[in-house]
Amino acid sequence: MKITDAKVIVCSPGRNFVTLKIFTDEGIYGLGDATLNGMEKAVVSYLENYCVPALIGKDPRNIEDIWHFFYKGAYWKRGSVTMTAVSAIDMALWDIKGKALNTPLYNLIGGKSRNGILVYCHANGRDAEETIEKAGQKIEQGFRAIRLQSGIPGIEHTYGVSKDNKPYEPAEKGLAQTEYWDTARYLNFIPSLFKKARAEFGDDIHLLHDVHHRCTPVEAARLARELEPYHLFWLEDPVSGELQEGLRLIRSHSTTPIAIGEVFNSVYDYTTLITEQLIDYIRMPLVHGGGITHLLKVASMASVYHIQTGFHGATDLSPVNMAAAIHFNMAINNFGIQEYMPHQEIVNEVFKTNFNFDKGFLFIDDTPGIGVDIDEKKAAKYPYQMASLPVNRKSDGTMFYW
Ligand code: KDG
Ligand code: MG
Repeated sequence: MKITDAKVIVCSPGRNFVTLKIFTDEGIYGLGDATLNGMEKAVVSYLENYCVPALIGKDPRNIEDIWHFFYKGAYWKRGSVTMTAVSAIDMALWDIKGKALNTPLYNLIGGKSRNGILVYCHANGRDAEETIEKAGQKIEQGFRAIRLQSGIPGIEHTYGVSKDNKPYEPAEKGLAQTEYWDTARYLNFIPSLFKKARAEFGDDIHLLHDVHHRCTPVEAARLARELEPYHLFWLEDPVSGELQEGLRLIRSHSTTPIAIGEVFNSVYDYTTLITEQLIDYIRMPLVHGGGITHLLKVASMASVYHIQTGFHGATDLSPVNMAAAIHFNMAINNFGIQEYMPHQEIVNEVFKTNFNFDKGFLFIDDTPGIGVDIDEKKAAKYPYQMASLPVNRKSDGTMFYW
């Protein structure tokens, strides 16, 4: 079997998606998600100018070798842009293999380890009361795990809270907007939100929270400790994870479980965190972390240290990534939870999907490969629209992490 061509499809049904389609001489094609929110065209350029020409003529069945061609073979390696491209190639190759062997992806990587995939959804509101009301609605819809993000008195924009009561989408058209932040107000407020939520929902609902990289290690340690009585499923990205050693401080002060790494792109972002057991959940998704081939290795290494997966699953990851993640989560032993932010209806005009939600879990059918298809004519109706994630400053104007 030979790769004859590949193309990059960019579309914007409500938000931007980049999809790689690899063609073979046997008439089988594979799809991979290459979406990197706010940096879409950088990945498109790397794929079109450097990766696609190098793919043509290769045997798509040799996934491990092709992965290393684009990773070890590249002198300038790692980084979100190039690893997103590698991920898309890898996903498309696994899709081709599944179609060629007429079997769903989960069968190629170990078979089924469970019946369904536990997911968590988002609830957010302008204040604690509205957030709790929204979470109550999610429980009625069947969700059993909910991430709570709330507006905070004295902070104009809080991460995770929509400005217009619509589902939260952080990227806005055009260049980056500036938001302002105050860690002291945030730290004083969050424990009271979870106290109210536990009083309202009892102990059987899983509650999660995303700090979104905004604490120093010692601030995060205080927050994790003060949240202990409310038994969070996890506290996410408590610090900006590039300082792996910073997680030691949090761990030494608290037993609140920690999830980290939605912006990571390699096992080398995790080695200290895994081997010193400083975290509990791997957030790095297939689409940015080197695809199925690399995440299988990361998940295996994590499993040795009793660390589970909890992949990023925001709406800026396409349905191709979501389906691939469900297969992956079905197969591995150390699956923990999957983030699930349903896409807007309009996205389903372009992507035909093979998964469904029922009573807190996602289920995937046994269509060969990943099982998602793209309607290119419909995709062409929604051209790319430049959009950017916000930037964040402290209330005195100092540049900060968003
Ligand atoms: O593009 C950025 C989003 O994917 C990110 O802000 C979402 O933090 C996020 C999450 O946990 O879903
Ligand atoms: Mg997050």
